[in-house]
Amino acid sequence: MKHFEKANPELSDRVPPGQYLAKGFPVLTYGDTPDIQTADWQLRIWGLTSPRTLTWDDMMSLPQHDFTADFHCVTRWSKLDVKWTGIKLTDFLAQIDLDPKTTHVLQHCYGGYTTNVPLADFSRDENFLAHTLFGEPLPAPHGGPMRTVIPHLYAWKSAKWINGLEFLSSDRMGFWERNGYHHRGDPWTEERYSN
Ligand SMILES: Nc1nc2c(c(=O)[nH]1)N[C@H]1C(S)=C(S)[C@@H](COP(=O)(O)O)O[C@H]1N2
Ligand SMILES: [Mo]
Repeated sequence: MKHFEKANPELSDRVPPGQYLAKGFPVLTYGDTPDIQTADWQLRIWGLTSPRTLTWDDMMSLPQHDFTADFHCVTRWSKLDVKWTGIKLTDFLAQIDLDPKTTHVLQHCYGGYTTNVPLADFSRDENFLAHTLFGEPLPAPHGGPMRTVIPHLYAWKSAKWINGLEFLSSDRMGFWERNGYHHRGDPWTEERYSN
């Protein structure tokens, strides 16, 4: 019989199945890292909402919060207790008019990356548009100046260099979803790949 003990049972409760704790905070990007200044940054919203373009100042005028979240990449690394600052997605959604027929959100990014999320997952209380990481302006490799953070799903759903939200009445796959990854991506049930 093997005596195999998890180093810290409390911590292991926070690490989803098949995940390992990363040293540092790895960067995982498909393609080039866009170079976007806050003065040029814009967030366009369209689909089942009145089309609007929001600027950096628009976002800074919304309530700002610090939050701590765990981060789980489908390539099997997790990082616990990442400290972010940003705007709650619920606060953001509360000040746009959304057609009640909306069921899904397709996030668009500078550089062309996209990822889809059901509205029920997108509008959770713990989700953020983040612009600060561990007290510093969010570095470009981690998605600065602005990214989403959706902690309860695999991190490919947390869109770096976000520049658009498209509100939809049915699901439409994003970049990794079209390439075989799961439509939803719950790390606790290992929704890694679609089949
Ligand atoms: N625009 C964009 N967003 C992205 C990605 C990407 O390649 N482009 N990679 C995703 C993946 S797979 C992960 S694990 C996280 C990685 O975030 P990090 O580089 O800050 O660790 O960003 C996600 N968001
Ligand atoms: Mo990832």
